[in-house]
Order: sequence, then structure tokens, then C-alpha cells
Amino acid sequence: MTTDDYLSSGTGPGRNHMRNIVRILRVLGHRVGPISAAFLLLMAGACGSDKSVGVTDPPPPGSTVVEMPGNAFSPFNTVIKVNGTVSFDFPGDEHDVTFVAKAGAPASIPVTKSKVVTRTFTTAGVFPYDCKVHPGMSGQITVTDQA
Ligand SMILES: [Cu+2]
Repeated sequence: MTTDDYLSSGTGPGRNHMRNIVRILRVLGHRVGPISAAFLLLMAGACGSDKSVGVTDPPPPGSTVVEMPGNAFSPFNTVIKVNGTVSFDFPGDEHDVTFVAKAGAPASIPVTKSKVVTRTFTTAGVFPYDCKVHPGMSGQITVTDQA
């Protein structure tokens, strides 16, 4: 079989992958409707790049960065103003950021590595958080009223 035969036969791994995705979407389309199917198509298009909402790299301009040297958050206390953002810079080791449930606390960040994940704080107050992977690995965001 020549290279030309291979290319024209339409059986390359990439083609099969896309064909399978389209097939799955067709089946799902019947079951969950066109809107969900369109959403899945978006997800399929993003596969391999594992980016999701709130994930940025590098941190957005003006965001305050929390690092994780060893099994600690640095700084322990991060001070920002209302509507400010904090970017958690996850290293190669896995950590999570689980906020103590209270009004104004943002969504927690599941176990993550090698990514920057940003959260916006719209309410003044102190928002403690923990890494559940490492007991005792804790920090807090202090959000002050806008000057
Ligand atoms: Cu941790």
C-alpha cells in the first residue's frame, strides 16, 4: 500500500477520531437535544487542550498571585479589593483550593496541577480555604471594601 493509498483511504487515526465523535454526537443528539449536542461538540473540539472556565496561564493582568511552594500557600493571607481577582498558581504537584462555605466565597478549585486558576471576589470579608490533599495546608483571602 502506497502513501497515496493510505491518504485517500480515509482511515487515518485523526479521521477515525472525528468520525467517532460525530457518531457519538448523532446518538446523543437524539437523546438530549440539539443544544446539548452543540455543547458536546464544543467540548469535543477542545479535547486535548484540557482548558476550562477560570483556567488561565499566565494570570490575567492585575490579578494577585498565590504560589504553592512545598505544601503551603504563599502568602498565607492575600489582601485584595472587592471585585479583585486572585490567581492560584498550581505547581507540578497536585493541590486543591477548597473554600470554607460562606456567602461571597467563590467556587472551590478541584485537585489541579501545572495550571493557573483565577477566582473573582465580589464580597468584602475573609475567605479561608484549605487544600484537602494536604492537611494543614491553608490560606485565606481578605477582601477589603473599594476605596
Ligand atoms: Cu496541597
